[in-house]
Amino acid sequence: MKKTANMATLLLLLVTFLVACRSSAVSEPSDSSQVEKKTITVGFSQLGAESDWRGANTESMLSALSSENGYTLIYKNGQQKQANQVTALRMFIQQEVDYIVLAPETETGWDFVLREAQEAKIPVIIVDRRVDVADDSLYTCWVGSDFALEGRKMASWINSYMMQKKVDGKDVHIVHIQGTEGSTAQIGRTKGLEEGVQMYGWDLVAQESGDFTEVRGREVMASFLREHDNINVVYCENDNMAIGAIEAIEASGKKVGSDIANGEIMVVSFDGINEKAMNYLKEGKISCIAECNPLHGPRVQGLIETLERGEVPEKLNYVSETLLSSVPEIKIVVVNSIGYDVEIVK
Ligand code: GYE
Repeated sequence: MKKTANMATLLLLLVTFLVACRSSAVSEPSDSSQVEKKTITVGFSQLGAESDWRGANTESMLSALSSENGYTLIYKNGQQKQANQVTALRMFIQQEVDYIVLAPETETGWDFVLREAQEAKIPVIIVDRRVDVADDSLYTCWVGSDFALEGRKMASWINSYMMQKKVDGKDVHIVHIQGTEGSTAQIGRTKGLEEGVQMYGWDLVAQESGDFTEVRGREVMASFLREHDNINVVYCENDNMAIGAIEAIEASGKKVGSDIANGEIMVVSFDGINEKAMNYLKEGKISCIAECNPLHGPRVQGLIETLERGEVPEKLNYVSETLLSSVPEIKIVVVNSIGYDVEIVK
């Protein structure tokens, strides 16, 4: 009887000891996780809200640089004005943020304020469009798209299509609705088209900025249609302007589509994020879209994490993108001897 009691006491002691060991073993990580992890303060200056692309970009940034992910984000919408963005940057500097993220409206005019950030030792990450500064050390790194490549791929696609249909270069009458003048997206996409005009002998009928908005796209296209009756291709530098342009074309009694031999007006565009534009692509109202990826939030987060570890990220970080089309004949385009697949959407 006594022996049994002793055994029971021993067992109890053993269990207590084991439980104590276990709980101290498991409590260790939770103790260390209780050590205050500092949140990273980021000032993000977005240029505005002109398009669906921009909306998706803002959303991606806000959800990546969230408090759950360890960030305190100060977000400022520049309302399409560089002066507002400069003011926002100065405010971030005053608030001594850990990082500044800038999505600049246009390329030039950033030297002064970026110098102020550098003097305050605040790293600046540029996102989407680029800055054109005399000294590249004024920003830490950039992430975004190769806009000239997007434009070149599109020009190559138009050329392949015209060759297939045996349309002579001089019979390709293009109007060009440009994005915000001086923005990298406009500069690159315009370059792609203008090189195509040179290479393939296209007739560039007219060129005007539609500021990347649907309203301006409609207005610019309506005025092109009033002034010219031979337009057979519309090169729109984003989907929102393409939607506006299509409205103007249809309101004038003409048809959009790739059958230009039968009087249709072909619309090509950039982005591939807007649902209406994607439906237009499937219906053939837009013939080709050069994809432009707006989901930079996690990419910027990755760059900040790299810097936090004390590592140096790549200076320029390009995102890879594709061409989307519902025209089944063109499966590949070639730019500078490199082939790029076209994704055929149905
Ligand atoms: O294509 C357009 C937006 O800079 C890539 O800006 C961006 C462009 C995008 O307003 O829709």
